[in-house]
Amino acid sequence: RGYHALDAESVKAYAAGIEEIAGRLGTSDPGALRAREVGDGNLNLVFIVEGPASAVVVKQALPYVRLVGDSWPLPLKRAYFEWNALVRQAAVQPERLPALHHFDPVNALIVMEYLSPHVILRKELTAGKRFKHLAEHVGVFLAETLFRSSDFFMDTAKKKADVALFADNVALCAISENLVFTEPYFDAPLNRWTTPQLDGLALALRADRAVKVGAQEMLYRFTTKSEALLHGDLHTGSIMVTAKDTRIIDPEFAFYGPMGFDIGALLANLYLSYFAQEGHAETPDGRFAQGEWLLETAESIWSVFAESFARLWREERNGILFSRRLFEDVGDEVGATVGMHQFLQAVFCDVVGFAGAKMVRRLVGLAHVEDMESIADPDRRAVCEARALLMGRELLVNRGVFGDIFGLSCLARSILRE
Ligand code: SR1
Ligand code: MG
Repeated sequence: RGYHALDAESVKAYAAGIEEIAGRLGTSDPGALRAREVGDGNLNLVFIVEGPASAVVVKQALPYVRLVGDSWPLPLKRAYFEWNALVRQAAVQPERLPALHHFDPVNALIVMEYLSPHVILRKELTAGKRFKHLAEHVGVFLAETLFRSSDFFMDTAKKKADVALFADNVALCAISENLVFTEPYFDAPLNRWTTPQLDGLALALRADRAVKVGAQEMLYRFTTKSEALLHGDLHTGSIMVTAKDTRIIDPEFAFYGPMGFDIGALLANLYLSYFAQEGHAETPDGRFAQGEWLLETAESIWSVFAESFARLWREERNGILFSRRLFEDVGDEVGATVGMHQFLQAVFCDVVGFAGAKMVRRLVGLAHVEDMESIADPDRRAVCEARALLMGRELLVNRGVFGDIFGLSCLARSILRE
């Protein structure tokens, strides 16, 4: 009766055996179901199970890192943290998530809506596609989920209990602590890069005191700033899109951390896609236009986040931080607004540093991105990756000098032109 890893056959019996799921699928006969495993992430199994009435997704944690194998065990409890994060995000932004159907803690498994015709954003960006609602949807999602899980909004006792609950997501936090902030900067056994042309830049990182200190300063923020409940792994593979819709999936790395981490992760992935464009075949609109759209999208995500956050600050600041009474007693809402702008500036500085760390780790660490890996010609790939690595280093080292999001676009353009 304990944990069993499912396969494309046993998942049918599993789904048919749960009354609520069988009802959705339209049958309790496993023989009337079709199932396939479609997971292409680094950690889990993902099945699509189709019945006569509808389909569902079954996501199951494996007791090890799928990317590496059973030599790297990983706690099944991550499914519990993912479920808890999904439930909290769904209370705030249900329209941006798949509908949640069922959680099985023993089998470390979540059953949720099969999103169709949604596709993974990363693949679409690589193919040169654009999504006009993406920045608005994601910017609002970030502001809503981060603000409403912070001390600006949450009841302080509930927040402390929640911080404690997610503090147990130790193994997944350790993955980020090691793979994002630490291993890319020394001779860690799992580090890799795909072309010898990158040897010089990759090895130089290990002797680069400024970048190492920058990465450690960001690690300090990652481990100490329990500002808000983070998604924890918000890259373009954790977003599914159609022309009109956007859904955020996979928050198994969730914990209470710095707000800038989620935003920085997403921007890093847009910049990686930006630098990968020249490595791929031309599109009718041109790869240059796609690159400019990616930079504008990064700019809009930050702007929408900041505007939405400011509105929430003005209208829904009900927590212990910057309490209304503290400022209204002296008629000084302006003072509170100054505090809000200073807070957002500090978040922005974190965004820049985290974006830098997230770019570097995808180029010389263990886990890479398809945007770059799918560039067939190694010489072109090396050029694209080298440019992205330069930007990542610059963001980490000089994160304090960027006054606004447009400075990041300027940096990206200037590196592309060099
Ligand atoms: C060993 S897991 C490698 C990476 O995959 C996940 O998507 C996270 O980004 C993690 O760092
Ligand atoms: Mg994931």
